[in-house]
Amino acid sequence: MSQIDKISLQKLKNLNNIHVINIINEYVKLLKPGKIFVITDSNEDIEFVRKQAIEKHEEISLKMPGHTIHYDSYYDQARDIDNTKILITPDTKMSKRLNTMDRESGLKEILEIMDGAMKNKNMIIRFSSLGPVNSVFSIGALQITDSWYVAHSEDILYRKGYEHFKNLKGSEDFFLLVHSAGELENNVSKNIEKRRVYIDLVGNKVLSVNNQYAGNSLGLKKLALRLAIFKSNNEDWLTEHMFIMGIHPVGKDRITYITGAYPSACGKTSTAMIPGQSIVGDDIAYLRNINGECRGVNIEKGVFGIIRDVNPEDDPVIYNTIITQRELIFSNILINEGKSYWTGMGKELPKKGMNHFGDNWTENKKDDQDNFIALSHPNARYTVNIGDLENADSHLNDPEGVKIQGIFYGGRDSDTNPCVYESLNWDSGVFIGATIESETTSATLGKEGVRKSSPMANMDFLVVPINKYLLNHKKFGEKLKNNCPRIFATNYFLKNSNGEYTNEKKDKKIWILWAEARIHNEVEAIKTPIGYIPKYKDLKNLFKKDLGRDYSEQEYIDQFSIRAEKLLEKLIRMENLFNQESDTPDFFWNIMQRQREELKKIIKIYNGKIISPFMF
Ligand code: SPV
Ligand code: MN
Repeated sequence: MSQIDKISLQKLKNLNNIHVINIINEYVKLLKPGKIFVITDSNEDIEFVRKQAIEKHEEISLKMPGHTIHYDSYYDQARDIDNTKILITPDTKMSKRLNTMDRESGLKEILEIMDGAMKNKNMIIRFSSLGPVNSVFSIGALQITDSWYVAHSEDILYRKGYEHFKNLKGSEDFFLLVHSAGELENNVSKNIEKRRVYIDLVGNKVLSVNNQYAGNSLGLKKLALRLAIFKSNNEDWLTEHMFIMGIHPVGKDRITYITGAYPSACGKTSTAMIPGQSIVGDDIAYLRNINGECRGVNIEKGVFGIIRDVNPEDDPVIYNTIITQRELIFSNILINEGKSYWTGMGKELPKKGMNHFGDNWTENKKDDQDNFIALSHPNARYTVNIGDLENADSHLNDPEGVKIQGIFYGGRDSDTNPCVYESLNWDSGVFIGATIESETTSATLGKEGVRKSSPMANMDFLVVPINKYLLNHKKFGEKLKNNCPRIFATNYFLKNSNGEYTNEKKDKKIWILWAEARIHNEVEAIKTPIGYIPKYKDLKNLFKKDLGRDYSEQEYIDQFSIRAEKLLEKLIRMENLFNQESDTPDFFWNIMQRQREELKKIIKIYNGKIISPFMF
């Protein structure tokens, strides 16, 4: 390795890990970098990364000290689902709904693309810990990249792990993430038609090339998520696409921790940021059974959040954090005279500037496909430390995690599920998670209102057959016995017969406070075929106490009527979908069968397709 200087080489040697050395040798041979930098946990090394990101023009400094901006290629602004594939051997069973490829041909293809990808560039080697350090949760992650932006973002989003690697005592128990942005033109990846993200489960690694958008390039985010899903489902714990938050009911001396899985644009981050509560994490959680308790950690320590519509009214905490001095990376928003602007920030916006399209954006600018270019990309984001948010939870870095007492599943559904309900038991909660659907919105490409299924909001990341994943969930709950978290479903998007939303943004707070009270057995509920729904009087009290408003019976009827016919339609959709799996577990079919019979029964008993909650 002639490209490595003595200091960096010594940093590698100090790890006493032959696997790390072999891996670096292998990828130096393949990628052929000009120079190699090994980054440890020292402040000096991290500062070097920050400076390089600016010097190499991957980030630009803004007027506000600590703020920088990074741009991805105009056509690389979101996760690249089509080119992200699980490499499998001929004997591997995998669900049809997952994007797979033969391992041998996949490796051949991507290694050819990666051959020489770091010519005249730097190879950056970083060590991180997924999860709090010195914890049963921690998993080491070795990132090789040629992007200073990736290395810098990972420093904000993840815990340092050079010491973790030292403590591995030579073991190869870590994830490997190899990334190259490939050839750059105007600082963005040029060959995006050769973008690839290939997940090699056998090799415990992910290879990613010709991209920069964090969901594709940052190995520690959605790439290591796949490796962790594989690992946990072959062990006895859960890797989930979930936030973790603490609920702080006023006047009660307790914090109740919950997790929540919601597909993109279904209210995940805004739930984790509900005023008066605390945030542990907003994206990825590991859950383990520790001494019979469900404990959870955020594997990250930062937020890579959507910036659109972050304004002082709707998101005061995030807004104040991202307009003040601190370390922060914006991506794909507008810059004008060194200041940051984005759509929906609640402020007058400039008519020109630099954005994800280029340095001379104006209001009426169109792209090559004749589409108007938005001021900032709908998926533009900010990267910031959770510790910088005023609602950061004090157990964010606790090696024991927090005790999880509730799990929330949310979707985007205009006409089927009530605003909140509790599952009858753990298994029917797993059923709720497995059958999450979200309707497409105008924010995504394609037709609006099309329902997309995503078991546990984790579908994009599954690398094990769905039946195996569901059985792992079932077993996880069974082993927790009485300490099993209670499972709830929310639907913030239910509409009434006039097509208006039945609940306001702020009402989320009431749904989580009701669930919290259920967890502590303080309120009763009404049993329905799908689960337990709130009683009117309890919601009326909560609305008065926590939002200071009168809650009408009509609102309750709109929000909590059991729309039996729509629920039956959903069961048919799910039946068709899960029939495509070779061996969906029996418990799933049993729950479906029971719900179907009970829904049909109530339609008969109450002589109607929509049954008011007052009827039960
Ligand atoms: C998501 O899309 O679920 C995200 C952002 O959290 S990304 O990093 O793209 O995965
Ligand atoms: Mn996510």
